[in-house]
Amino acid sequence: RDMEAELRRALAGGEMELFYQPQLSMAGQVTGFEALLRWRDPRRGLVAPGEFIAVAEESGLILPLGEWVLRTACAEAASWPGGLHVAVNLSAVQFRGGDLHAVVTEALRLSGLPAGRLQLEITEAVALEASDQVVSTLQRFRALGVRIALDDFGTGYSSIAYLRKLPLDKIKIDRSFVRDLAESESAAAIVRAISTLGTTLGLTMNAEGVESAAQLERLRGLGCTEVQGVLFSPPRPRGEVPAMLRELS
Ligand code: G
Ligand code: G
Ligand code: MN
Ligand code: NA
Repeated sequence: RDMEAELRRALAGGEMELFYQPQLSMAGQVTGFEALLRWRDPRRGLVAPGEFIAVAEESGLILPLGEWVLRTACAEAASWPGGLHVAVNLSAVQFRGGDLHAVVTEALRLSGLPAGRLQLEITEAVALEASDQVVSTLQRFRALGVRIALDDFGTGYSSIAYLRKLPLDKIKIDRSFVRDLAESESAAAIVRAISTLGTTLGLTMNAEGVESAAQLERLRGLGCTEVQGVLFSPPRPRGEVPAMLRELS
């Protein structure tokens, strides 16, 4: 496949980079950043992962690409001030092929980033499996001090059963609920119910896709503990992390 060859070249040629989007406590403190992959293609310009992650997954290229993301995110975060965390998105394919535990521990070792400052965002596709192997891999990460977040919660087939089965530290409520907060009482009720449940289980409750001050106000009353979205900042290049910290403090 053409795209596959291009991606392979892009990874080898240093055209991949990470953007970072801040995550904040309800009190407005930046607690860390989510790493979001971008491909800086000389011809196409900046390409978002929605356009190439599927091809990377089908071709297996997600394994070396995912390893590059983990190493780069840990190395870049190691130079950030304080205890700021970095959250890295994982593909379900990374749990199947290769030795994900070795990849993560090597990224931590090479970077010197304390494990407690790394968060791994898993998708519903990982949760759906919730095989013994997935659960034990997640338990080994948590034993290191790495935190686990369940991304895009509330979409697709995501179920309450995962919350019992998976060792989690954080739930990210899908941005579709946040988007509908203003018009929809049911969206607000669902956010409140999920947040109550998650908080009772001791989990951080992240609301993503926060775009307006009105949405932030609603979320405040619904039990969320962490927010993220363009209201605070869009994902920006790594060199702009200090500027984001200044602007948001
Ligand atoms: O970054 P947006 O800006 O376009 O990201 C689109 C989608 O791509 C999101 O679902 C996000 O989780 C996913 N994504 C972003 N970066 C990575 C990455 O490094 N690895 C994987 N597997 N998915 C990523
Ligand atoms: O699926 P995941 O949560 O990993 O992906 C994050 C995606 O959300 C990225 O594509 C990122 O660019 C996008 N994003 C970040 N902030 C906002 C926002 O405020 N509104 C919307 N609609 N998308 C956002
Ligand atoms: Mn994510
Ligand atoms: Na998400």
